[in-house]
Amino acid sequence: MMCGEKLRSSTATSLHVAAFCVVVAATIIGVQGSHKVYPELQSLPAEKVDETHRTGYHFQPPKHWINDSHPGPMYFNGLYHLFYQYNPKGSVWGNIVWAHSVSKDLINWQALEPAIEATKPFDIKGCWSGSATILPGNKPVILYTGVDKHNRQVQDYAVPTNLSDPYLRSWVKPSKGNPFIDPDRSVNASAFRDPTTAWFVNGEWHTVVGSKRDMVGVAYLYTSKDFKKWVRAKEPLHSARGTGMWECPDFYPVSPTGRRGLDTSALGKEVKHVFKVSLDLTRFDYYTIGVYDKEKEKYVPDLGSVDSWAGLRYDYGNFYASKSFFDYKKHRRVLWGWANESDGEARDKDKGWAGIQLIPRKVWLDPSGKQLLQWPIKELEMLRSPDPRKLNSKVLKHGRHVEVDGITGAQADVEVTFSFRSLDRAEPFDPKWADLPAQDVCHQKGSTVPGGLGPFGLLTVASEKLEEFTPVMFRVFKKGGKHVVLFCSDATSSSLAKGLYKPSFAGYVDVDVSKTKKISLRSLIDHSVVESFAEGGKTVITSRVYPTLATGTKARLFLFNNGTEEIEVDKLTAWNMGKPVMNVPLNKGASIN
Ligand code: DQQ
Repeated sequence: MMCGEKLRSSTATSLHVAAFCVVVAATIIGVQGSHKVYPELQSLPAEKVDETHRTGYHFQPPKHWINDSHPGPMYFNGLYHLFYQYNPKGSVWGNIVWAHSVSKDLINWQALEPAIEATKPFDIKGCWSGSATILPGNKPVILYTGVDKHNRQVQDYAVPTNLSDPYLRSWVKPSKGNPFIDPDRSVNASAFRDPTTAWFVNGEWHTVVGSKRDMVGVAYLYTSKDFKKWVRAKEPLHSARGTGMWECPDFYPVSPTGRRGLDTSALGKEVKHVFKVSLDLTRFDYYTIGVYDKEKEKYVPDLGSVDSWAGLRYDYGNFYASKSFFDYKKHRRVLWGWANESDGEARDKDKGWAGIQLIPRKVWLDPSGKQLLQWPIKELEMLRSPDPRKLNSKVLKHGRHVEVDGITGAQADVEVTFSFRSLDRAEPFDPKWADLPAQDVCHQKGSTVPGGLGPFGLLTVASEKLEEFTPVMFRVFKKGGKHVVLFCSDATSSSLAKGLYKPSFAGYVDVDVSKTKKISLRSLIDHSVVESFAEGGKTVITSRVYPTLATGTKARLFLFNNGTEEIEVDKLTAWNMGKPVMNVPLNKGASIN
């Protein structure tokens, strides 16, 4: 595989190639950043924008490249602010600024001027990811990584120029106090970035910066009494061997019960903590659940909560550099993730755009305490059409597919519950699969290899005669007296176009189907993205797809069952989805709608 290709699987070979590509990119730009660099493409402004695969209700600027949700969202004085990495000059990574949009509801967005651009010696070679923190007195501050004139990654801050501007249009990066963290000699200055939202404990502010020492992933901890002078703690907050670089760390408390979110500084006897890293080598976001020991200044994952590679992912598909924030308005924790393109840089240049932000998700702790649950924010429902298509008690016999007519298969929100009478026909789980990533099992079996209990589910973004389709589906296996539920979003047949990355993404769902004999699914379908939530958000998978036939009004939606056990569609509701206001400029003097 060449560096220009996207990472195709999580096999060891691909990971080595990915590591090699990072090094090559580093040599070209002189710093160790994780984005591939295409010097000949990065300053080519889009002449036109190809709308075919643009999303209808996901966050996108009108053109050009975006990456990372990690610059992150913030709720301030009645408005949501979204900052993200953006190339104003082209459709590949480069010339990065912090773009800035505002919203009243996290769905309709208006664009402002960039909040941060490379202008100072301490960020002249790049304004990379970071986070916002609201200080006492209701004062927002941004912590971000600047690439300085010596190509070192340093940590900088920016504050609003005018706190009484309701939109916080303009930000200043004071020369006094910047950079606020300089990497000392013991830190790898080309792998030292993405400060977290700061939290306050033991009379001090705390922030974490992602890094690595050889292959050890490291979350360096810094503390400050006054938010000006920062000191590195003796020990990192957390580290783990064999993971490589930790980008975009996120660290936050979760309530042991219920769905309410907690402020980033919240502590309490029963409060658990989540620690997330974006793993540069695999390009997936992994998290653990554990305990924050504030006396020892250490985070310790719970027994069984495994760091990185073999651990839990927010999303088993295309989802990276995510960031959560505490929404003071609705007392919830909201997670944003970025999905890049899978169609190649040449296509991105032709399309005139690349990258989307996924639909914000509410996150909370599963009652088992072992994983998080995620669900699209309630506000998304304002885009649902008033007259959804409904199906009840529809039987799917072996080998059948049934069209869900009356809805636009390119831009929909679908909720469905499947049930079955018995688990007797579940296929045995091959012991050889125990060490394979779920996506390899999904790839072997696909949607057309007949099974016992499954595969069944939806065929999304499908063409009329099924030349193109993306199945989102379940297969149930028997394993040592128990059952294992495999959840797949398989892009293998998503497009007739050649040269695309069409992965079979998959994860297992921690659910005891022998009790319920039911399983639920929600899919957000939006032209070139399918975001799917199994069993109330236990396992989530995002796929990017580029159909050639199943585009616009020609895209269809089907139900299918290729297992011998009959499946009943207990209840299906499918809504056409409307278009929100998407990044229309908010002119000076105007008010947000
Ligand atoms: N993207 C940023 C870095 C971050 C990476 C640069 C993650 O700060 O580590 O655009 O995608």
